Amino acid sequence: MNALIVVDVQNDFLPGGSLAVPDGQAVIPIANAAMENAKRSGSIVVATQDRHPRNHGSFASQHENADIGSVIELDGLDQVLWSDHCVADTPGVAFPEALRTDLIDRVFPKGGDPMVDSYSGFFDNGRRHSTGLAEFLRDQGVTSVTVLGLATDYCVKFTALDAAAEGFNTTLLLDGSRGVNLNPGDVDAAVAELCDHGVHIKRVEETNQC
Ligand code: VGL
Ligand code: ZN
Repeated sequence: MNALIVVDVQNDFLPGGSLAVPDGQAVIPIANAAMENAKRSGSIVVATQDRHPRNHGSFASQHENADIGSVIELDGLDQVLWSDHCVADTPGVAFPEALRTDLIDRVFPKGGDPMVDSYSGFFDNGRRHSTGLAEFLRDQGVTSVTVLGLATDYCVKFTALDAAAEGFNTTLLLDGSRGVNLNPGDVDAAVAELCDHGVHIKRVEETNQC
């Protein structure tokens, strides 16, 4: 059984949102087509949703004299500071109107603990809590997953790494994802790291490159 994991395709990560990923809107039609294909072939579709409390420790606004993009220590872990984003019960946390949310079987929220960020859809960054995604997929008999969404160098990367580490045969749909590139080359480095960890890198209509 295959599953498609749609990562963090949310208003705040789209142009006009508070943490816009360049060209992020381009993933919407690709996600929709991938979800339609998945459902047609009997696969499961799950989505992850970044969903933070207003006082989340990853927000630069919660720290004195802290610049967006700088790195601090948050409860023992290195933490990049972001603009406020995906705050629960705000329009920014929602999936965009254009996304075929009717095709999503289950949504896995993450990032609810103000003291630890959660890039992966499986575990928080300290691996203190599981979202239940791995257990859900195993219960459904899933052995392979395809990952796409936002952002390639953060939540998509860590979701794909954890999927592979959890034993799922994992493919990144590269052109179904867009990255932040906080530092130039971050997306390329993420792709190389994913390859190193056995994640297949694929483009729509293409076979595996590694
Ligand atoms: C993300 C930064 C902060 C992501 C989430 O979805 O990639 N990036 N929170
Ligand atoms: Zn976040």
